[in-house]
Amino acid sequence: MRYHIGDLEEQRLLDLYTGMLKPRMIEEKMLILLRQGKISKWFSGIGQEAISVGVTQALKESEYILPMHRNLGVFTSRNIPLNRLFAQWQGKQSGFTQGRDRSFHFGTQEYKIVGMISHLGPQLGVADGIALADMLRRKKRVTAVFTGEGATSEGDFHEALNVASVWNLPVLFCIENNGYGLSTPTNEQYNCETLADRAKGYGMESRVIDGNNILEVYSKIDELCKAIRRRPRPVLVEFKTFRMRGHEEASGTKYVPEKLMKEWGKKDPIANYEAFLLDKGVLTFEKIEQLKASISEEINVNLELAFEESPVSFNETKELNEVYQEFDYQEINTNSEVKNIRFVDAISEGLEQSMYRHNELIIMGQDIADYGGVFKITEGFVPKFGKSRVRNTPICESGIVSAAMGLSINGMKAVVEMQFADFVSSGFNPIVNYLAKVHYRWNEKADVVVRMPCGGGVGAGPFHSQTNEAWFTKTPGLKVVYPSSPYDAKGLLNTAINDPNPVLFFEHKGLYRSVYGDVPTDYYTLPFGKANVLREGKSITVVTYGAGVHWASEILDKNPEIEADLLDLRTLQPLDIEAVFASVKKTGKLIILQEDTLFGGIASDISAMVMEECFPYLDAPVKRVGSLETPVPFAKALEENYLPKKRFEQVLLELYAY
Ligand SMILES: Cc1ncc(C[n+]2csc(CCOP(=O)(O)OP(=O)(O)O)c2C)c(N)n1
Repeated sequence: MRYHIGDLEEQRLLDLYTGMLKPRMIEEKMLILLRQGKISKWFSGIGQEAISVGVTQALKESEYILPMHRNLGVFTSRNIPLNRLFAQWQGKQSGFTQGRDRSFHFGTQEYKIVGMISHLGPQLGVADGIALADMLRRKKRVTAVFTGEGATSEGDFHEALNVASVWNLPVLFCIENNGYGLSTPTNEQYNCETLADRAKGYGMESRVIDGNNILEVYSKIDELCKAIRRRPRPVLVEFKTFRMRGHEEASGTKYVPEKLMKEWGKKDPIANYEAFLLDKGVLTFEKIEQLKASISEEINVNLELAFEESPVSFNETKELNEVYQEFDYQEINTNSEVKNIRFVDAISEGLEQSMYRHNELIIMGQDIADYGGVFKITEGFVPKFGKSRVRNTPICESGIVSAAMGLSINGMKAVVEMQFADFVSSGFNPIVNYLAKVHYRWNEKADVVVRMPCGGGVGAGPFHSQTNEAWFTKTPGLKVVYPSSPYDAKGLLNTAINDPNPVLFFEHKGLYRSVYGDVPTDYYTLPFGKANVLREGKSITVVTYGAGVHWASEILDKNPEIEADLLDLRTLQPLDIEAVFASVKKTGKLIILQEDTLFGGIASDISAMVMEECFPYLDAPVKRVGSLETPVPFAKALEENYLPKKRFEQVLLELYAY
């Protein structure tokens, strides 16, 4: 291995050596503990230390770094206290996730580290968002993100690179090409000569670096970082290296040819560098022994601390309370004049006033800038807020939701407009796995609102008509809002944007231009978790939300003999179940109407809860009405009968007569 010292100072040469020695020694200790059954799983980075250590030392402490499962050297180079790291691996309270997530799956704002989620790819988009926030604030910073060569096959990799290039974001994308993705060799993973070549397709610079040569890694990355800080832009770096142990310890390396192991064994980044430093007189055998003794002492002392700590204890209230970030809701009322406006205008107004209120609120979505979005919600926003805050995006929902997560991590707020709620399926993974779980896992907020133009009755067929709120009400960590009136839409959207938790905000397209209402012209907020009692009656409770509110009102108008309580839920998570209970206790009969197909929807859960809590008060079985169990059909005659409006009237009359 050839080393070029260049103008590196002796202290740096030593720091790089010690930097690599520490994760190697920790790993060697962990492998012993693993064999003794004292820790559970281990993903080894032995032989790859030069990459983690070289990159982290080239970054400034204020710059975010997003490591993977083999990047122990990132954590140690940022000087994370080892007792906390060990406690994390043992699932203990003083770890970074209080026993809620394992291994390297955590982040810490204190050390500007944002750990991976198991799904690998999403963090590449998160890096985009972090870098975007730095760029918008004109901070000359680099964000470095890691991926293995295996995960470069995920769509998230391509989306993140493309977005970074189109937006010219200062992201250093680091591919650690270690030959295998679990057992899959590179020739079964991709079919190009080097992965760095992919950069060309995205209009981006790239480099190939010998990942086992610490001086090459450090010098080239240092140079690149300085260049990116001067002139922000993304760069793709492929580090050539090798995975010297199994994917994780239990899985072994039988499928790896012995010859490759031998070849790469000779390229060990630490042994070679150590020999070089000894040769140059920068290191001596005594110095090495001293360093090893001191690291060994540090490891042992901190391991003892972690082992001494008792296992985490379960506290149900604490677990439940820490899924969401606490939100201090501020009621803002207004005495301003009211105007009779459409549903669509109310949303636009709320969004615009929130943009004035929060200087660091960024809106992202397809065609939302000059074009104003397909529903024209953001029409006229660009002259007021500029294209840096009203951002057109490429068609890549997953990448953009991840970028929104990154903006939030770096202290900004984001609203993402799904062009149609149906397309959220392409951004599903980061919503349910990243945004929803991040607070519970490592106490980080996901200050993101995803706007969801949804719903049927508009003759738009199976891919532009769904109301898919049940995909999200199922997932702890998300809030789900579903207004039915212009007044609610504006007030609840403002609250959604103030709330630091991830909010799915459903906007029924059928209501956009058909429903009018009186709406204060000034900014105001409405609380989550408070159902609206729209009419009161003693004989039956009707619970619904969204377009269902209008259908139910129309049918109750048509049947004035039915004296009904009509409850508009307004938010589904949090759900005002108490309001439902109170009404059912009064009326003794409940019918729940939802536009979504019936099975597994919110109506089923409300029905179950009412059965459990109000059984003695019920005079009839609880009734649920929803759409047919089919995709949403296109032709009018089919869609009319798919939707539940007609069936609702029939079931309502039957229940009334029961
Ligand atoms: C979406 C997803 N698919 C599959 C897996 C299982 N898995 C975890 S790591 C891994 C291999 C990753 O290979 P690579 O990206 O090259 O990283 P390396 O482990 O080699 O460092 C696989 C298949 C996963 N965690 N997430």
